[in-house]
Amino acid sequence: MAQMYISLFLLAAMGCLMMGRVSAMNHIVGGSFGWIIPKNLSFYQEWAKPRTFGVGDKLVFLYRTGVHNVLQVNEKDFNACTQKEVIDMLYSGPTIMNLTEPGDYYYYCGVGTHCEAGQKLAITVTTAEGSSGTPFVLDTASANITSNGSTSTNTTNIKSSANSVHKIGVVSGLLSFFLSLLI
Ligand SMILES: [Cu+2]
Repeated sequence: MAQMYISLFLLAAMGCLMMGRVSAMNHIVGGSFGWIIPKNLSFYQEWAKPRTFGVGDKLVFLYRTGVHNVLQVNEKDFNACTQKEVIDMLYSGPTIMNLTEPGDYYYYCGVGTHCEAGQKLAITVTTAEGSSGTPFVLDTASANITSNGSTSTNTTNIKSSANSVHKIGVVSGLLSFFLSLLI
């Protein structure tokens, strides 16, 4: 019986781990372009538009140390490219930002006039599962959802069978208790 409990627990734990792995995502800012002075002002907003940034995801800014940097600022500083209330400054590339809380986040490059030239990114982090939003990855995402579905059904099955095992345990426990009273 104990062995059965342990193996059921391990199966459920494995299911949880697998689901956890699917949900976290690394977003390479600017894709293959990386963190650069873009060709047009809206480049990074266009890159971010189809994406979902989920809690637990990472933002990866790819750049060479000294050429660019990453400043995390508030909305005001972001819009004006000013540095009045800088939240975080990161100078050594690549910079990896862990998205741990839902909310709005603002980043720009503090080198020269790179911010004015459009090297800036505003994102909203949600509790939803992160996605890159491109058709190719959407296919993978839907495949993940299916595998998630089967994983969760498996987990439910495990849970319900664990429950029935537990019930049998309780019933037999009660029976033996009453039997011991009789004896
Ligand atoms: Cu720059």
